[in-house]
Amino acid sequence: MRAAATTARIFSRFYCGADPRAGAADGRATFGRSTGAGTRARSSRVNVDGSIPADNPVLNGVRSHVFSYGHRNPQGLAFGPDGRLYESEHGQDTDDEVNRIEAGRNYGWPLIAGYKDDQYYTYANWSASAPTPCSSLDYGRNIPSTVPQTKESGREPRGFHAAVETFFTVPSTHDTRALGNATAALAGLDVYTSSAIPAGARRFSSPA
Ligand SMILES: [Ca+2]
Repeated sequence: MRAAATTARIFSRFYCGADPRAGAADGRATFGRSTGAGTRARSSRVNVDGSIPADNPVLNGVRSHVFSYGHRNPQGLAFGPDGRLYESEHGQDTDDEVNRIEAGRNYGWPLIAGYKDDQYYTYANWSASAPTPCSSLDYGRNIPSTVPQTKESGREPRGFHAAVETFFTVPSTHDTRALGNATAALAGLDVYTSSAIPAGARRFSSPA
């Protein structure tokens, strides 16, 4: 597979091999894709010869390599012993996520970070700033009053699928300037099945 050279994080994780999900044929490749922190990323699924699997989801009338969307910064990718595909991703300042990836589902970003709980994160649509245009604004943590903001509870993204787990979720009173980002930035992901660690702590393993 070829990709243009860039300084952004394009392919964060790549899985190539048999797709263990029931009913799927061998020889599928699945990978998480990110075009840089803060952008709208997708997970993709292609056959090893580059063709589009016949059972990939149809989104907006098109069956393509896109398998799921609404990801922020995908990092880890692992199949569990149940044959389900799990993914980890970085939150912006809070709310790292572990998601169970299902065909055609929307994992919320940028409208929702972590759970749909209205804690800390508010979607700010900088491009819709009025009357001051976005091009005249300095992007940063201070959101100008001209930028429309929407709470998570005010949105119902089509096909939304909540995270399996979120990490480093903080209350809205969290002071990022004083305390720093809450996220530890989950990186790779493995599903842990050994009995060496007590049952309650052995579902996932992820470096950060
Ligand atoms: Ca949230």
